Amino acid sequence: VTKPAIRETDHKRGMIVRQTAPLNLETPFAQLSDWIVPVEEFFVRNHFPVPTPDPAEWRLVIGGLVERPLSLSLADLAAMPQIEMPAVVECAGNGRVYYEPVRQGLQWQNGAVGNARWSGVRLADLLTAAGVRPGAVEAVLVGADGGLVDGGQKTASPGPIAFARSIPLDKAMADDVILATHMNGEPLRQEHGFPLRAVIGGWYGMAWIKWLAEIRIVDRPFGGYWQMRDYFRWSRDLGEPRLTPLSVMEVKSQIIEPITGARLRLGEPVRIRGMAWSGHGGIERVDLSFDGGGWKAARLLGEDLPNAWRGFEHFLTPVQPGKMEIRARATDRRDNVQPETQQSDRESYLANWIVPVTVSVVAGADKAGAEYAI
Ligand SMILES: Nc1nc2c(c(=O)[nH]1)N[C@H]1C(S)=C(S)[C@@H](COP(=O)(O)O)O[C@H]1N2
Ligand SMILES: [Mo]
Repeated sequence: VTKPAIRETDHKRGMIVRQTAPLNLETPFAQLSDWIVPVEEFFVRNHFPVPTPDPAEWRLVIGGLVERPLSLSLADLAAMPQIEMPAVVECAGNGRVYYEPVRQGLQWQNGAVGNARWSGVRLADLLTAAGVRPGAVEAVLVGADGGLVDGGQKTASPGPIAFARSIPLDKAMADDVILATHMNGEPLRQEHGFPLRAVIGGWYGMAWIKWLAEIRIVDRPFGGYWQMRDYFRWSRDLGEPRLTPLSVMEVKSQIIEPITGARLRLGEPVRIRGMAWSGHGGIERVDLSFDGGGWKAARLLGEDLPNAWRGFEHFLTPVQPGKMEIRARATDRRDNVQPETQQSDRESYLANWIVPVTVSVVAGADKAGAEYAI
């Protein structure tokens, strides 16, 4: 029996509990009101019990192919130039529940994604200080958490292994990769990686290593468990399917409201709103379609930043009673468009196809408050 290592979850009340040990919590997406998701409502994705390190003892070790291996305390990091970046992080398994037939794994609906302000130091600054040596190709990021995978039966090392992922060196040196100590202006909460986590702008969550303890600069692509055995998809190589580690977030939009099952009133304007994001330089447009009709441009809202999500809205006055299907389709700055249907090369991940919201339009005056009968 695994003892849940985290007790202080009171601030996470109201979350959808997908798993308790390890702790996995989903944001009730339909309740989102702001561009920034409050820490209290931010989803949590863990593979192991949450580590509770002593911040006074904490060290980030940078080694491997570097001129000067480093061992940095939190005070060392705090003394460096600090930057803040709003960025969206989506778990690659978000939307898995929509796969048909059912795919194994946590059955995330729409709430394994969130947008926050992350602050800390640029990874590039640390790597420059350490001096990356020629021949380096990737940075392996290693968390302080770990355990047995596949019951310890299949992995070559017959003991616990750490949660680790790699990013290419050019991404490690990019402006949008930071090692964050703060989230929405407050110190990271334990379950979000306190005292230090990676923020990999534009990438799926599995690369955003929490409780970041070590960075290893390596001369060949990392082939670890979460790189190749999990969080991968299929792509073509020399004409044959090949395992490809997941990386950049695919273009996607999700409607916040109305929700499936909502009752809208005939002749009364209703606000349709949601969020859209893409790891490929942000969102170009979001279009909406009603009952399979033509696409109508939604209005994009708020700040336009490459690594954050973008709000959208559209006002509609239903003119026909009965069921109505609402579809949202995002297009990103590289002209990637959300697909119509699920793809077969993505294992149980990257569920970015259009999921219609089905509402009913009712005539006549309902009792007050009954228009969103859920
Ligand atoms: N050390 C460590 N880092 C981790 C994980 C983990 O289990 N251990 N989960 C990853 C996954 S799959 C996701 S989606 C994000 C989720 O970040 P959050 O829990 O802060 O929302 O953390 C990533 N970083
Ligand atoms: Mo994830």
